[in-house]
Amino acid sequence: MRKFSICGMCAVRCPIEVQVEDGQVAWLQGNPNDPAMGASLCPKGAAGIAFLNDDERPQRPMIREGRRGEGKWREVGWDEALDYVGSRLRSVRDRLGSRGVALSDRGGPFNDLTKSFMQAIGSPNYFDHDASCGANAHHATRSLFGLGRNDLGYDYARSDHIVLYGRNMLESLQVKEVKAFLKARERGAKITYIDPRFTVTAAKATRFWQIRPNSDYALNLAIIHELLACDLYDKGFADQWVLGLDVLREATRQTTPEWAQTRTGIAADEIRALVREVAAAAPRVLFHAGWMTARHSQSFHVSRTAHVINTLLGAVGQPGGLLPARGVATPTGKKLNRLSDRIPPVGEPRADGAGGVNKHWDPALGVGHQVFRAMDTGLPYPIGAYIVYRHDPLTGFPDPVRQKQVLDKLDLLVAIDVNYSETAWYADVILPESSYLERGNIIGEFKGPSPMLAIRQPAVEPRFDTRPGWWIFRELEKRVGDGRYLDFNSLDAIWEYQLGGTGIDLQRLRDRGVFHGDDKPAPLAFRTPSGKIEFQGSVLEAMGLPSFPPFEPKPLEEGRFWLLFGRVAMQAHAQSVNNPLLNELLNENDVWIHPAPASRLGIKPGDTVRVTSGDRVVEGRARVTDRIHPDAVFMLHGFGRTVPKLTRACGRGMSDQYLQQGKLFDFDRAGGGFTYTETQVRVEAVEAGERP
Ligand SMILES: Nc1nc2c(c(=O)[nH]1)N[C@H]1C(S)=C(S)[C@@H](COP(=O)(O)OP(=O)(O)OC[C@H]3O[C@@H](n4cnc5c(=O)[nH]c(N)nc54)[C@H](O)[C@@H]3O)O[C@H]1N2
Ligand SMILES: Nc1nc2c(c(=O)[nH]1)N[C@H]1C(S)=C(S)[C@@H](COP(=O)(O)OP(=O)(O)OC[C@H]3O[C@@H](n4cnc5c(=O)[nH]c(N)nc54)[C@H](O)[C@@H]3O)O[C@H]1N2
Ligand code: SF4
Ligand SMILES: [Mo]
Repeated sequence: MRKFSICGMCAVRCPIEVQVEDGQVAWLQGNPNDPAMGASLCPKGAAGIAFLNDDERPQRPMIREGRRGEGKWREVGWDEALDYVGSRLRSVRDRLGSRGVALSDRGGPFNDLTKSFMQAIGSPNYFDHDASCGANAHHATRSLFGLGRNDLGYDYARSDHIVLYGRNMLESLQVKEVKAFLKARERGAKITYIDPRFTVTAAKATRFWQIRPNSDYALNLAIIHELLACDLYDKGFADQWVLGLDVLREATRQTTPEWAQTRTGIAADEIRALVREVAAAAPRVLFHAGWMTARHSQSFHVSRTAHVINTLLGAVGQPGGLLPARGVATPTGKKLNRLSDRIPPVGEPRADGAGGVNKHWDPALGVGHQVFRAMDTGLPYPIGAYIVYRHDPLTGFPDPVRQKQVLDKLDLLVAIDVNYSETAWYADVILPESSYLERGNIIGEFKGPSPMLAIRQPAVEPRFDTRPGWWIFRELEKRVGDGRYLDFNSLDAIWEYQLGGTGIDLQRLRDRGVFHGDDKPAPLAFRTPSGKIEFQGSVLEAMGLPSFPPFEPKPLEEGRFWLLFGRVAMQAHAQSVNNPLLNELLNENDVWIHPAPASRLGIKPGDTVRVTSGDRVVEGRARVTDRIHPDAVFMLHGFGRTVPKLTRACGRGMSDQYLQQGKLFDFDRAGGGFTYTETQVRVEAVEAGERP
């Protein structure tokens, strides 16, 4: 039997086909009903059966018995677990009001459910993980266009030149994007890849620049200088759409390619050559504004100037450039009904000030560290309970040691997860969700230049005493809210409600897994206060934030390295390192270090090295390679797990977030993203015999 569903092995959520035989999942592949997907899957997606069959995941609700993180649990039934959470949430609400409850999740196409739950219990404090991921790119896009980062799609397939700043497309991947990107490459599109590290994407590029870490903003200011100084920009487009070209001109008057060369390490001539190439290819050009852009305190401006360059090249709204995204056009024109449409809005201000005192931040996503700030300081008001759903801050946010000090102030920490995440292990209650192959979700809308609806439907029965998220939140709302708003008696009833009046037939959606509306391009429209592309950002400037601040070089202390990190095709963050198949492929990370500093430090390939940041120390194997910039060391993210139940992953490899000491409350003021890559570390060889 074939079932169409949505992969859950990472947050990309690709449409899949599940083949079921005798009640068991026999095969997984991409859903061919989605032409951009075809039957392809990535290695993590293919390891879904191993995840389903793994016993090392929470099997029934658990209530903490010992101290937080001690690992002493009592397994309980669902009624007891939900009653317990319900009564603790009510007591927090009685003491602090509804706003004293916060929830974070991974965001994305299913967050109507979590947002609705928070709305139903009267708290404004829903936030997603974005401060740790795309917040800077998102807010930069908003500041220029008034649109979110996903409201503009990259038209790789028709582009003639794609410029990527550490957007490691082929390893930090999404299946459909990889396919579109490879098509562009086969067609002969040029690819400029800029990264302090040589990656798989670098290997496929036509140009690779090993840039000095944290200096891309200087590079962009020089590219802009050159475009303006040599009149290589699209004047007609700028006249029609841009507000504040003079502000940009002023800010980049001195930022010549020679100026940038000393800051970035990239030769002035090479910068000029790139500028000429992209100007010739315009408007079929893409400067990628990044995805995981929570890196340093000016990352927002790297993303922002990437889009400024797209604008100067007239690539906004053009084939081969950036295309406006839209929602699915349904047969009747009526949008998908949201669960939150049934619930009165919450009037309270958010604890992170997003959309309020911090009006440059998007309240739809929130800025997670500011909710941690509220938990820690009680300002602007206290938070007493925190629910994490499909989110693991102890691996995803920096500095887990500091985080635990904050979490210790909570009355209640609840984790709803399919794995033993680090945060679940530290929680008071674990509510285990059924895996993505054992449950359905609400229908998701995937906006884009070619939008679609997709449905996740259960393929097999749950192996353990786990429940789907929609059921868990319904049951919690019954205990904390008045139980009215999420009171659907089945997932089918939710699906029927969502599709009501759209003219889309549920059975047909279930039979195909996806629904694509027509492919009419959306008109170009900007939602800034002026309706223009605001080089002079009115919201930014109202917040006292400059539209184009001077580049601030980051000083690297003598004998230190920038600690960089990234992903690999066969792992998703920290969540799949214990997967039986993926763990077999890779179960440890190593420390990439350039041969010059390695020889200075007496480090040979394969040696054990000690990496230190403040009082944090980890040890691992050295990989001596000129694929990493001499000022930096690199390690894959996601390793160094500490949960003893994860027998394959626990204690293996190093945790980069552990080394990011002091970074929990250090962030890009404009974009809200963390400053992960401003972490500096020392590296030394561990003498033979010195290891315990
Ligand atoms: N130091 C450092 N920090 C980083 C990064 C880095 O590279 N280095 N990367 C950053 C980036 S880009 C991101 S996006 C974040 C990612 O970090 P998070 O935002 O925490 O996201 P994930 O690791 O994808 O997953 C979080 C949790 O969701 C659980 N989960 C998976 N599927 C399901 C499900 O179906 N139901 C439920 N209930 N739970 C599920 C997983 O088991 C995991 O515990 O980390 C960021 N933080
Ligand atoms: N296989 C796999 N795919 C994934 C994920 C996963 O966990 N596994 N996660 C998904 C998620 S949530 C995200 S956000 C995306 C992230 O996608 P990307 O943003 O592409 O992700 P990263 O791997 O974090 O970073 C890529 C590169 O940035 C480089 N870098 C570090 N500092 C700098 C700098 O100062 N300048 C430049 N130019 N480059 C720098 C690093 O060396 C690294 O090679 O990947 C998504 N796809
Ligand atoms: S990118 Fe891979 S793991 Fe992520 S949803 Fe798609 S197939 Fe699954
Ligand atoms: Mo991310």
